[in-house]
Amino acid sequence: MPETITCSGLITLAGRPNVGKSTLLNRLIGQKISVTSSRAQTTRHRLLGIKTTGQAQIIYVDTPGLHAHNKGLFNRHLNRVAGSSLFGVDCIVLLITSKGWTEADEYPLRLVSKTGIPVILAINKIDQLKDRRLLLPLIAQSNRKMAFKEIVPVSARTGENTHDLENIILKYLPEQPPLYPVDRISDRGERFLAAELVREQIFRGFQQEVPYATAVSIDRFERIRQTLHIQATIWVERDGQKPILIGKDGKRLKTVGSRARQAMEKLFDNKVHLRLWVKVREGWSDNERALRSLGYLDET
Ligand SMILES: Nc1nc2c(ncn2[C@@H]2O[C@H](COP(=O)(O)OP(=O)(O)O)[C@@H](O)[C@H]2O)c(=O)[nH]1
Ligand SMILES: [Mg+2]
Repeated sequence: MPETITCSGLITLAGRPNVGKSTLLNRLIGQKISVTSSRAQTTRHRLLGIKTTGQAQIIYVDTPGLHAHNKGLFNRHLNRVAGSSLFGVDCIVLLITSKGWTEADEYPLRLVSKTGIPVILAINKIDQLKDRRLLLPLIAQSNRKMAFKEIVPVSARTGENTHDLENIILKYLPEQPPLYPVDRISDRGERFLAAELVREQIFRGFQQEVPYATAVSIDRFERIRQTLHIQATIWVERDGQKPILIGKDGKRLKTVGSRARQAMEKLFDNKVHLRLWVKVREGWSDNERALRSLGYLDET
């Protein structure tokens, strides 16, 4: 008999770009649902990751990183999405890294401290710390920054201490029935997740402006017998970006496709047949209508 769920609530993962919010989300959920890369602003959407465990359902909100100096329509949109995820939640987990507080951490700190919502500080990437004793002064310094409910050193990459973090988070969930069905792991559908896995490979595989100039749409998502047939279009801003993405003899696009396919097979637990197209859509990132039609502007 499944246990009855008595607690459920929303927990936002906040912090500057690149601190490891999406990696931590995936770790806490135990599934790769949010895309990650070493580049800032890989995460473009608000995404819920849902973890139902024992008597509780924790709904994590992953957000684009909070940036003090966001320019351009698209970047302002990212800040709006991230900022709006700080209200109405039951608890906020603010991330910094074990390297210590940086200038870029101050803006998210200021935002979360103004909400009046309980804030837990997670010091991430402790696997990169050569001397664990360095954590003590960092914790002391953090305590002077704000009245954090708790401070937890973690490694999203290795999973160290993330279970402890989950146990602390459980204390902040209000008593209420689950907000989502117990078998859901995300608020997003399979099509969205598939598009994100393609985008992730573009962020990981290409330099400079190309990842920021791309969007992915799913044209076909169909299960036929044992195989998922997925067809996706990668939209780029300019003609010149198309050959870069495709590469010599289509090699680079093939690599993107095969890595994305492997990730999809893991996530959907299914054999996947993936076809990718590259098309040009000029100036999409500064065109509000294009953003809206690709689903970027209806999230706040
Ligand atoms: N060594 C190490 N790297 C991490 C850890 N967590 C995240 N990263 C890396 O940091 C980069 C940014 O992670 P991501 O989750 O995309 O950050 P986000 O922008 O805050 O969502 C990626 O290259 C991750 O692999 C960690 O605990 N340890
Ligand atoms: Mg992210």
